Amino acid sequence: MKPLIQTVTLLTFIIFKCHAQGNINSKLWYKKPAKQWEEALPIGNGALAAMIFGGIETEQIQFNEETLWTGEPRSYAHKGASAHLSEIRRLLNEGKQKEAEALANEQFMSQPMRQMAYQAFGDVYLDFPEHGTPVAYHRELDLETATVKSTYEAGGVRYTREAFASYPAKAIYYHITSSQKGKLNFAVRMDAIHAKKEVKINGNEIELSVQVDKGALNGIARVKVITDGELKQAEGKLTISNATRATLVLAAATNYLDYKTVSGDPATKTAGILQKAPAFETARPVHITDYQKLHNRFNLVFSNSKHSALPTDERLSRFKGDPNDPALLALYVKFARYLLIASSRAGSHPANLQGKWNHKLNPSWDSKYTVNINTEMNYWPAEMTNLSECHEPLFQMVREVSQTGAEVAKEHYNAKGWVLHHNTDVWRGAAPINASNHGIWVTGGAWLSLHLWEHYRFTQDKAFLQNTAYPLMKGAAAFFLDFLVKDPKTGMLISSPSNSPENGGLVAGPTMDHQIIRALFKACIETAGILKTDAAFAEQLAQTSKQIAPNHVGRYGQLQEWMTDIDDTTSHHRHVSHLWGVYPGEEITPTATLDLLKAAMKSLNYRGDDGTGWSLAWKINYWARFLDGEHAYTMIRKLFNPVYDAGQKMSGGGSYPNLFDAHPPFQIDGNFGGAAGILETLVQSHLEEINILPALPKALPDGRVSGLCARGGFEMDMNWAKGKLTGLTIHSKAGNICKLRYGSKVVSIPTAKGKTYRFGPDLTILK
Ligand code: FUC
Repeated sequence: MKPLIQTVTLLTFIIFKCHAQGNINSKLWYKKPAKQWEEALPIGNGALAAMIFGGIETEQIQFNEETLWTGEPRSYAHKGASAHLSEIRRLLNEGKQKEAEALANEQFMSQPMRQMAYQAFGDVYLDFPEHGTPVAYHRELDLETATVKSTYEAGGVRYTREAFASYPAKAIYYHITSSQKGKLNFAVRMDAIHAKKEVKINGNEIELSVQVDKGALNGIARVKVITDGELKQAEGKLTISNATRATLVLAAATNYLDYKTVSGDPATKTAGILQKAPAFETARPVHITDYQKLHNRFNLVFSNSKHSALPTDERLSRFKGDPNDPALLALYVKFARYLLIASSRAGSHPANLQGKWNHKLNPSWDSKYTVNINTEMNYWPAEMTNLSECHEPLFQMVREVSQTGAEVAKEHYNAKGWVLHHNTDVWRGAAPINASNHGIWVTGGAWLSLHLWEHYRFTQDKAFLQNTAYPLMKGAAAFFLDFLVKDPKTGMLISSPSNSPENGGLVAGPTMDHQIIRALFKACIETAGILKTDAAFAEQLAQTSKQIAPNHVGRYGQLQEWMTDIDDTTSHHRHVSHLWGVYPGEEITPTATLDLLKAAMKSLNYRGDDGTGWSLAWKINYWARFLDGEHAYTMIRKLFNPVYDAGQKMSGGGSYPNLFDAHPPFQIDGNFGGAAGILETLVQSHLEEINILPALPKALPDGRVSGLCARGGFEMDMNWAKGKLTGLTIHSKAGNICKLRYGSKVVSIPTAKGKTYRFGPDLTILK
């Protein structure tokens, strides 16, 4: 070997061995503890979530339990609101927007006007007073095992701390070891930022109880300490001395049972969890097996660069000047899958605006469920990245809001079916909140219902379509049959009153609503056909759909956001709702409706490339659907690069050091939407065909993906090199015809259920 090559090889070895410690493409890692919350590393099992700081003298485990919210069970419907509906519509028709908004604010809004807030639960602190300034500090989140680890040496002793949130054990584990016998000395305490709180110590257990300030919910969290050292109680804490190992097991619960019931017993529940909790040595492999059942189904590899071996925060800062770190994008996608598994498991609530990670009592937008984009975006990667089960909590929420939303449909619109406006909370509020100019937006339930349809399209699970999806979709559609109203100017059916999310105030007939309603009707019609049911209802939907106001191209060549051509081409508003029909909708396409697609591109160019986190993420998906990989990559770069104001405070979208997406502050939707957007450049399957590498950015010339799902019940493995497909395998889960497109080449093959097919780079089928 030549000396230079030898040195480089040795250096690479040292870098990878000493710093990365394992597979660098599946780790977020750092050389220092987290100073701020947005540097800490998240763990979660769906219901419980925690941020691990990795502090040396003081470790902080800030934790949440998903049902701790302010408020109490109640109906938010405004009784008798429907008496004012026709007057609001009349005012809008006469161009009296302010009067319509004022009347609606008075007579038409949720009672109370605001929904409730998700709450931080508490903190576990570990004090290691002797550990001072250690050497060889390393902190990581390993996406292959869903564990957070920190290691360092102090006083010649190596300390290792490992944390994970176990779904099977319903508990968080935190395990500490010292490399030398009996060298582990530390104290454990609990605290919370709630005004009403109490800490008790009993044997080897600390109990924290909290009561939310405004509302019916209280919670109990317990930490049990198991150690080979000496355990003592001392003023509000447990001290552990002369130990070699110690395990903390954390359980938390509240008295919330469901959106109508708060008679749960968190004391008994948490005691039961801790009593059953297996020892760390047993719990760890069970946790990893459980996690890997979901994690291992999918992998994504983009090429490494010289930055790939750096700590994640350094990699992120370098990406700004030199965005040549394709592997960082793959890590981002895998991190999004990790976050979904950690915040949305069967039986849990869906991921809210912060997933489940919140350290405040007054988080931004209450960390609720905003459904005019944010909640849906959380689930964009679910089906595609083979995490169908993690979609289930969203379906359960749809079931519940269909119940509360039926009352709102009746009281506010005198309509059948159900409706959800732009937000919901743990109490499943469905009425319009905050202010009429953006709160009255009627297509939240319709959009969410389409997630059930998408689940069917990916899985081809007919029992799910029949028993779960269709009844909810049908109820959402039935609402619009009553609600849609004739526009006196055009004679078309329009959605009124509503708004184009958060832009332009209360109006008659925002474009987005019409796109969503048409998509919902189309899904219901197709479903009725598949299930051989409801022919008359399907016919009624088909007739009604034809009368809904179509998309319009306006005077600037833009896609009109409203019925009237009043778009402001200088507006850089973060919402670009009227392009819903491009993504996630599919009525505006490069093939069938090129004129509308061009108009949509114009609209997006007018809006510009900047935005908050989720807005950037949506734009990645839009550019991918426009088949413009380079513009998609421009947006991807922005998703990674934090924007700071003069005071060095984050002021625009971008990623925090722990790869959490910034609105700012942290909002999780951009993590999920960004991951979906990166994948949308690799495969698209919404137009009855699988389009291979439809918008591959030049910056991602080489890669491979496995376990990527496509509509029609297909699962794919794919490789590409120098920007060209090199191999493709398709597994057929349902035996449908598989139509593939790669550039101008199109092939269609019948498949058999359960069979796998291999294709060459030109789509010829290989034996
Ligand atoms: C919508 C957006 C905001 C924010 C909030 C949670 O209201 O317009 O930007 O994301 O949801």
